[in-house]
Amino acid sequence: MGDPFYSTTETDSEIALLVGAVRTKGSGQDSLDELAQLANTAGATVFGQVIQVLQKPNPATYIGSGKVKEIAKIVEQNKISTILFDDELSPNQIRNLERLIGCKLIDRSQLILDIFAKRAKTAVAKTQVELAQLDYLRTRLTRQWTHLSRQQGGIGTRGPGETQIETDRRLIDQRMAVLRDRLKRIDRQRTTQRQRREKYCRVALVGYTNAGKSTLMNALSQGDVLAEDRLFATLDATTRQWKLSPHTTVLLSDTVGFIRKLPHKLIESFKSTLDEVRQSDILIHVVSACHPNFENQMMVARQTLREIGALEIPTLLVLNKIDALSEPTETLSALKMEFPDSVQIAALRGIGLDTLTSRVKEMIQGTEITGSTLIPVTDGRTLSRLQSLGKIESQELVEIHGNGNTGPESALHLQYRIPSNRSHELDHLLSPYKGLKRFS
Ligand SMILES: Nc1nc2c(ncn2[C@@H]2O[C@H](COP(=O)(O)OP(=O)(O)OP(=O)(O)O)[C@@H](O)[C@H]2O)c(=O)[nH]1
Ligand SMILES: [Mg+2]
Repeated sequence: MGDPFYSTTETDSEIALLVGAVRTKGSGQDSLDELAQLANTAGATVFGQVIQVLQKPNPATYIGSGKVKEIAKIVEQNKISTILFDDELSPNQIRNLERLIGCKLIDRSQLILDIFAKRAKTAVAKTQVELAQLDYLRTRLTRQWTHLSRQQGGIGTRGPGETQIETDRRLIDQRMAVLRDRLKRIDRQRTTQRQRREKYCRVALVGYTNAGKSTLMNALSQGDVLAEDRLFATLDATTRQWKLSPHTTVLLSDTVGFIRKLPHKLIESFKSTLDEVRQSDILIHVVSACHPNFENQMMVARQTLREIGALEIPTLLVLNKIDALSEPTETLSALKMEFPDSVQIAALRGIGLDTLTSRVKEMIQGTEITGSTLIPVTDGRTLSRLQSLGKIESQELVEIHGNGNTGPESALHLQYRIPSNRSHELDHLLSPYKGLKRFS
């Protein structure tokens, strides 16, 4: 893979001022708290925040001219290097504000893109992030970058912006085409991998970032996925086997978390990763129940699921981190009343995992898996046992490689559909024929 357009820069020295605009007085603090967390994740130190109550954004500067002057003064007096703006701004608004305030300005979308760029480790995640960054940059090519943004590096300049400011749209389009091709190839590989895994029921962990998805993945599948108290610790999908009982195994996937105002371009670019969610049979929606704003986070997660076309998939609501609830007894019974179908757990301490496992087992009773296999025509017994397990959807007579020098032999290529909870029996039944190959 060629070098990405972006480089990562340490941003420990950046001092950021947060700016938010809200419609009503007293609202918006949650969003700014989260912006502060995003800033920390990106490596900046938060100096403070400024909120403006605003009915209608100013087309030129989003916030009002008085607020702009107030911010410029704070910036000057306190050596602030970056303004982090809580909403997505137009290229013009960014340019105007940077000129009037005299420092680099990053909006929330760009900050999230920047964090993704910093945390992307796998080839897929890196390709997806670079594509989203270029797409973002493409619409902002007219932007006049200030000398600050070019000299200082740091948040927002980690992107392709730094090296691509003077290049034209055509170059960006060429690079985006290369990245899209690469992702298509990855998609094809993943489809093949999924087909290989198709005799298992697929369960995906979804939810707001930092809800505890990776911690739960590790607890259920003895994995060693990175789990930490940071936003977007996970950027790519990991899949492991999860044994629900000695006879029932499903595939469990952990994937990228959601956040409010997630840049749309990022969702589009993360199609390969989010396919893991879209193509699952069951979703486990993990919620951090001890978060003061968890209901809003639940709503954001559902909206994102709708956006990626996964809202119709049967979903189990899991309220995590119950060990960290304030007033645990009262809160827990209130949660049970409000979300009667949910399961309450503490993934970190292994609390409630048995109940979670049996609920998922119940859910897969109703689901079916499809798959295909080759069996020698001489094995009528396996064919009739497969028929008794589920349904043969199609059969075709083909030739397979025989043993030793005997040449091709006749076999049946069968496509079947069976209840998910009988996958173990299927595994056992078809194990002698795993290595069979079609004769071409
Ligand atoms: N107290 C408590 N903390 C938990 C529990 N589960 C997870 N955490 C903590 O929550 C933080 C985030 O956990 P992760 O598993 O990385 O969360 P995630 O949903 O995978 O986050 P992203 O990958 O960033 O989307 C970590 O510091 C965990 O230790 C729990 O049951 N109780
Ligand atoms: Mg994670």
